[in-house]
Amino acid sequence: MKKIALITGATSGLGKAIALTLAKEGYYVIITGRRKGKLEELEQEIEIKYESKVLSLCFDVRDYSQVEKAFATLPEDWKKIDVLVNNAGLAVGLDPIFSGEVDDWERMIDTNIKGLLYVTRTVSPIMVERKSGHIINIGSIAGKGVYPNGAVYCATKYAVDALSQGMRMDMLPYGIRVTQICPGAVETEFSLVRFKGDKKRADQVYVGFENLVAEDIANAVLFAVSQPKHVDIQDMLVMPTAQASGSLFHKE
Ligand code: NDP
Ligand code: 8X3
Repeated sequence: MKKIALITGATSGLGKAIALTLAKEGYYVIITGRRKGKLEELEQEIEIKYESKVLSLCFDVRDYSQVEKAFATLPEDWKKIDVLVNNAGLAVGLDPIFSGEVDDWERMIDTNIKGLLYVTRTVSPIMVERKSGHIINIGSIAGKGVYPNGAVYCATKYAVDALSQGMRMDMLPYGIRVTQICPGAVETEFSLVRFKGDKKRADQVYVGFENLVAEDIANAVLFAVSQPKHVDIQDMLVMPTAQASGSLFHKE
C-alpha cells in the first residue's frame, strides 16, 4: 500500500491542487468536500492522469457525525492516513464587527475551527496508535495579522495557528509532524465565496498585482511532506511578492 493522504476541501482551489500534486507524487488520495459532482470529476481526473488510487468522501466538516460516518466507510487499510491536510475553510463577508452578519460568523467559526477539529479528532487516533503521520493545517496571513473588516475570519485563522501549536505539543511523543502553511492572496473560489457570489467584486481582489496560484501552495505542501522524518517544517508563510501583509498590496 502506498502512502495515503486525506485532503479536506478538495473540490476547488488549494485542496484540489494539493490532491493532484500528491497523486502525481504517487500518494493514494482521499478527497473530500460537500459538492459530490466536483468530487466525481476530480476522481476521474486523478485516475486518468496518474497511477494513483483515489476515494472520495462527501460530507460537511461542520457536522461531527457526518465526519465520523464518512470516515467509518473507508476500507480499514485506507484509515491508516499518512498525511492529513486540513484545508476546508472559508471567509464569508468583509464587514466591521458592529454590522457583520452573525450567520457569516457562525459559518466561519464552524468550518475553519470546529470542522478542522472534528476531522483531526477522527483521523488522528490511528496516527497516534501507529506512531506515524503528518498533519498539515492550512492557516493564512490572516492568522498572523488582523486586517480591518476581517476580524472574525482572522480570529478563525489565529485559532488555526494556536491549534497547530497545540497539536504539535500533543503529538510530540508519537513522532507525528504538524505543519501550518499560511498563504497570502491566492486566486481560487475564496473571494467568490467571501462576496457571496458577486463575481465582479471577487475578481477585483486580484487586479493590479500577481497573486499566488493554488499550485504554489500545493508545492509548499509537497516540500513539507517530502522532508526526511526527522525534519518538521512547522510554519510556512507563503506570500505573493506584491503583498506585505493581509491588507498591504503593491498594485500597479
Ligand atoms: P475555495 O473556496 O476555492 O475552496 C474551499 C474548499 O473548502 C472547497 O473545496 C469547499 O468544498 C471546502 N469547504 C468549505 N466549507 C466546507 C464545509 N462546510 N465542509 C466541507 N468542505 C467545505 O478556497 P481556497 O482553496 O482558497 O481555500 C482553502 C483554504 O485556504 C481555506 O481554509 C482558506 O481559508 C485558506 N486560505 C485561502 C487563501 C486565498 O487567498 N485563497 C489565503 C489563505 C488561506 P465544498 O464547497 O464542495 O464543500
Ligand atoms: C485568505 C487571505 O488576506 O484575504 O486567508 O485574508 S486574506
